[in-house]
Amino acid sequence: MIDCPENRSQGYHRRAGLNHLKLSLPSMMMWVQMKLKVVMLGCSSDQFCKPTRCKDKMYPTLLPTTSVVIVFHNEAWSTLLRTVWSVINRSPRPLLQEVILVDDASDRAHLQQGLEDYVAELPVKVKVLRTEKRSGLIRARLLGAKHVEGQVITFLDAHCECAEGWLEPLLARIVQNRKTVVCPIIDVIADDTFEYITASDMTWGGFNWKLNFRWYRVPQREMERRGGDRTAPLRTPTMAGGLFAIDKDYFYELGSYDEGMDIWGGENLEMSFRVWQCGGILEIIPCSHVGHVFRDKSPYTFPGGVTRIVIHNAARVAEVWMDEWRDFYYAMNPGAHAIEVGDVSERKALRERLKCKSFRWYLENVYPESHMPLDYYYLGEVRNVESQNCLDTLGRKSNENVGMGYCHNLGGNQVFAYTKRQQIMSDDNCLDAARLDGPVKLVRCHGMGGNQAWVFSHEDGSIKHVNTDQCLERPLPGENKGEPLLKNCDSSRAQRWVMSSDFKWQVRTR
Ligand SMILES: [Mn+2]
Repeated sequence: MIDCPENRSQGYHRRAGLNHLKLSLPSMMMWVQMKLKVVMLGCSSDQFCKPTRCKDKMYPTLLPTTSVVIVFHNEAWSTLLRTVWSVINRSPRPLLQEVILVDDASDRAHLQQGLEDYVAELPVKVKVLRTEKRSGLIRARLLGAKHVEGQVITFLDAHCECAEGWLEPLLARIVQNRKTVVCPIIDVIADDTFEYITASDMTWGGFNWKLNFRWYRVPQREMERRGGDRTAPLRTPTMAGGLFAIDKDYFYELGSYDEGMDIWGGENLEMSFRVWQCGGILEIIPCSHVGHVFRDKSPYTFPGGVTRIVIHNAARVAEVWMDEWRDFYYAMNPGAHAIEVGDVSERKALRERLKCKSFRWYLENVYPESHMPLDYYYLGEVRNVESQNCLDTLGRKSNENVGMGYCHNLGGNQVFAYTKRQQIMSDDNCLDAARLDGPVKLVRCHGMGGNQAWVFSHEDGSIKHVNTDQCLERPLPGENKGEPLLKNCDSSRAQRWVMSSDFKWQVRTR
């Protein structure tokens, strides 16, 4: 399942009328064919396609067969069938072994016997499997995978539309190297108008300090590795998780999924780390496009509470795959300590058995652009000598001012990393100052120095902003909204700071 961008406020699941819309087979066919003309291949203009075009690419005639596994829970009829019909209409028939629908305990009437009657008439074999009780995405996918007869498993969300030519580039890549796990570009289907919007081929998957999946811009390094060819497979550090294809045998060799994870969340990072650390490759294939309806809110129910489940899953990822960064995860998420992780011994044994590489190897080789603290001088609180208060994000977001607060020593919003690239960062934001005597903002780290370059002197305790040559100063009580600001450097105690290194395991000397 894919993270929903925060700015999509119109939930289509609230459009009850549409949810229960039940199009007849001929009208559905017409609709899909009508859409077919509109959906682009990703490479429809010359400008987009240089130097090679997706349309000109040739794929081997002998490709493996695939079974498409779609898990759903109370999905709307129209979106579920849109997904199925687009798979049928836009996949070369010999490559499509079957479609496997896994119903994770839906209670909506239209998903019961009526669905089975409907799919029995379809021109491609469609199996309907049902979990007995609510099992969550991971266990439901495992049930679907068990019934796969094709050579490749392709997982899709239940509210997708495959574009023309979506499948061949994915399968072709797996033929070249069976340890490649491939994702299409995930186009955006607007949840209010169902408009189809082609997504950028310039973003890849990453994650932040709280282990949330995030899209970030593809760095120049990866563009150069691909020789500037935007149609070439893009090596991505993580995947969104909803849509991907994997060789069936490799799926099991690699440990399928962590069955100790509940409902939803974190399984995509778990698989991403596992693929890379255990000798596989994770790619986005720019010539393969699948549209996905992004919703502002998950339609799923989370028995036991969404926060508890997401933290439980993320903690399992940290425990098994992240080595020393596990401690860092707990420091950033103080609440995680209180949540039970469960038994991870089997997953640790899997990691041993597959002789997987370290998380440091992953960060250094696969994801050197990550925001995880790797090369830094200090990591922990930043305390002002005079006021004895600490820099604090106060939970603010990008483009807001950084604040200060009583040093609580609980990690979270008071953890900053002072990096070798002269950044002072909190998660994926960096301290950024744009003008003399100005405030200091939290701005998405760009890694290019500029307004985000700071020099901390551990001799005099000053934090000097490189561009303005001014120093970071604490606010006077009751002034400047309690926010630090830039002032001419004067070596006063107001401009002296202590940076700590709470994470000794990581500190590297210069
Ligand atoms: Mn989804």
